[in-house]
Amino acid sequence: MKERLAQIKEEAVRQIQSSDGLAKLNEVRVAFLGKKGELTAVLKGMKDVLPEERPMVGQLVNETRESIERLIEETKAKLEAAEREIRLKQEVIDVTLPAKKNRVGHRHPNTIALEEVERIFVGMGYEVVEGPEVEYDYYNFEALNIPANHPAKDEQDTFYINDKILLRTQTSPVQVRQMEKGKLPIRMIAPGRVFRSDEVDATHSPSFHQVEGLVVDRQITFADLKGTLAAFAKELFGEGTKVKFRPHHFPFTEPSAEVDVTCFKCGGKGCRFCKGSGWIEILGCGMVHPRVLKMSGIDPEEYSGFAFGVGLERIALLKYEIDDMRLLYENDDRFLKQF
Ligand code: 2NL
Repeated sequence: MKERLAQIKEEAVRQIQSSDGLAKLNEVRVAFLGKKGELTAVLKGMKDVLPEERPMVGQLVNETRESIERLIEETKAKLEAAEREIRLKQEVIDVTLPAKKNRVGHRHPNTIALEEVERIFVGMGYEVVEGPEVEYDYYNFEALNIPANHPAKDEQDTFYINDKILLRTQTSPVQVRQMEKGKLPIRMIAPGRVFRSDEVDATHSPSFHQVEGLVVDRQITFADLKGTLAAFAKELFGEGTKVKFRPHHFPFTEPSAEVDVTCFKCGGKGCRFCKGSGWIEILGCGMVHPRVLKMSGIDPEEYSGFAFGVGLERIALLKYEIDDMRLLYENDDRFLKQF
């Protein structure tokens, strides 16, 4: 019996010392001290020991159990310390690593162009007014002297919600609504999204942005229109910029004109940018048609006005020398972060 206990102890010590982790150590503990373990088996064999030897054997079993337990506890402490050490090393934080940079966004080229246009007109005393993108056919066409079956309706084909309601093709309806209010004089710009049933290409999109302007007061003449747009062009493209008014036709203005500015790349000599002409078209304008004033409740005998409309994308493309409008809508970060 004594020898058996010595063997058990020797084997236990060997297995405890070769345990490479807490899990393994626990297996060893169960194998020797557990209910079905080696020492329990010895205790069960006590009935075969002579009664007078039992106390001695019992004590020996207890001593063996205690020394195995002690060794297990010591080894457990050592293994726990070692595992903790490894974990601390793995979880170490290198405070000298460079931090991840937060990428800061910025304004879209369209927004930059819009804010520039707004700044110029607000500086001349204009009010910025917005209105609905879904409009009545009346405000978008009828009130602007474009009745049903007018050919201009073809040019400005849009998306219809029903017979009477559509997506606005220009921001003029915002100005018509302002004229209807009857508070004069009016000095306003109307920026916003507009829609046309156009195919997407380098210069067209079914949805783009416009800034329209309107002035209505007593004694407003074409000279006011010319002076205002010349000042606008100089602010936007530089002091040396000249403007040229080419006769044109819009149903809502009479007379009407398209405005070109001297090419800000070559100063008017002619280059690739202005296709050799020295001029770049930027907007359409004219004196508000008397019929348009009248329909909105303004007496054309007493009041006159001028109006203009400029495409925001066109300004952004020109100012930043972007050659394809689609780039403005694709949201490609590599493109957008250049501005
Ligand atoms: C263009 C240029 C233009 C207007 C817009 C306007 C607005 C009212 C009355 C009269 Cl309420 N006119 N806007 C005038 C001339 C040109 O836009 O190329 N449009 C198709």
